[in-house]
Amino acid sequence: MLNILVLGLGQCGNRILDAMNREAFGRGGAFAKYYTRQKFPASVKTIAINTAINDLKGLVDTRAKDRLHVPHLHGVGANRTLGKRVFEDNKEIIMSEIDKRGTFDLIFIITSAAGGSGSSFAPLLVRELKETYTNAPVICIAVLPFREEGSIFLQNAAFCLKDLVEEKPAGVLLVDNQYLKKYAGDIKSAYDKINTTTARRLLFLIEALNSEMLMVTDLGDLKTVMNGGIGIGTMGFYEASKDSTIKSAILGSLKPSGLLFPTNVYKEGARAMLIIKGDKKYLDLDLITKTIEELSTEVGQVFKGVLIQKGRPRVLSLFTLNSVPELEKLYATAAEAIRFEKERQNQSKSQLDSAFSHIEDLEPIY
Ligand SMILES: Nc1nc2c(ncn2[C@@H]2O[C@H](COP(=O)(O)OP(=O)(O)OP(=O)(O)O)[C@@H](O)[C@H]2O)c(=O)[nH]1
Ligand SMILES: [Mg+2]
Repeated sequence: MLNILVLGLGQCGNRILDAMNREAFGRGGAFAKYYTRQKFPASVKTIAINTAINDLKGLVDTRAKDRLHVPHLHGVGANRTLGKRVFEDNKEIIMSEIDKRGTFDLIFIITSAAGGSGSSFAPLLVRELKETYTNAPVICIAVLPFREEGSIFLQNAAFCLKDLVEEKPAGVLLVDNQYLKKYAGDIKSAYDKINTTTARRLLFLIEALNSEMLMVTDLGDLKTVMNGGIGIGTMGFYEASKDSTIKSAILGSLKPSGLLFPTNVYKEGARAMLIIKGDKKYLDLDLITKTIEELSTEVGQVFKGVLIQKGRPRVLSLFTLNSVPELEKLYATAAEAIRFEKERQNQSKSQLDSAFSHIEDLEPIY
C-alpha cells in the first residue's frame, strides 16, 4: 500500500484538492466506494495550505484539520516575492504539519502557477520535501492562467514554472485554464469542471497505483515516465462509448479533446503511461499489447496498466514531452507583458516628475 500526500496550495490548489476530497471521501462521489473498500485501502493524506483564511473557509469537503492557514493578511496579492518571504518565515510550521501525517511514497503538489501564494510556495516546498522525504517523488500539478488574466498572472506563471523546474521535482503536469475554457461558458463553471476533471484523473492514477492489476504498472514506472523529455507533461482521458473498441479507447486518451494542456503527443511525446480500467469482457489483452507496441514506435516508451473494474473501458494517459511549443508562446507573451508594464511604469513616473517640476522653485503661500 502506498502512502500518498496531496498538498493543495493557494486558492486554485485548495479547490482542486477539495474536489479530490469530495470525489474520494465525500457524498457518494465516484471514488467513495473505493476508499471505504477494505481490500485496497489507499492511504491518502491531504492538506490545503493558503495565506488567505477566506479561501480556506470556502472549502467544503476538506476536513478542518487538513486546512493550514499560513498567516499573512488575506493572501499575498499575486506577489511572488512576498510569497517566498512568507514561506521562509513559516517553513517550520508548514513542514511540521506535513510531518504529522507520517511518511510518504509519493507526493503531489497542486497549485496555480499564476497566483501569489501557491506559485511562490510550490518550488520552495519541492526543495524542502525532497530534502525531508528523500525517497518520495514529488509531482507538481501546475495550473496555467487564462491568457487574458493580465500581465502579473502571466509573469508569475513564467517565473513559477522556471523556479519549479530548477528545483527538479520528479515531474510537472500542466493543466491549462485557457485550453480548458471550452468546458463552460462562465468562469465559475469552467473552474468547477477543470477542478473536478483534474481531481478525478489524479484519483484514477492513485487508485491504479494502489490496486492489483492484470497488467502491472507502478510507482517506479511513473517515476521513469515523469523523468522523460523535459520532465513536463500532462494527462489525457477517454471513456469508451458503446461501440468503441479498446484500441480506439486507448488512442482516444491521447486526443486533444481529452488533454489538460494543448500538445501533440505524437510529435512532442517523450514517455507515457496508460492506465486502462474496465469490465473484463472489454479488455482484449492481445489487442491492448499490440496497440501499445504500435504507439511506442511514435511516442517513445509507453507503460501500461490494466485493471478490471465494472463498466466500459476508461483510459488515463499521463505523459512527458520533449518540447512544449505552447509554453514557448506563453513565455513570449509574458515577456512582452513585462516589457510593456515596465515601459508604462517609466512613462507614468516621468509624467509625474514633469508635473512636479512645475512647482520646483515654488513654496506654498498662506
Ligand atoms: N482551474 C482553476 N483555476 C483557478 C481557480 N481559482 C483560481 N484559479 C486560477 O489561479 C490563478 C490565481 O491563483 P490563486 O490560486 O487564486 O492564487 P493564490 O495562490 O491564492 O495567491 P494569492 O491570492 O495571490 O495569495 C488564476 O490564473 C486563476 O484563473 C480554480 O478554482 N480552478
Ligand atoms: Mg489567494
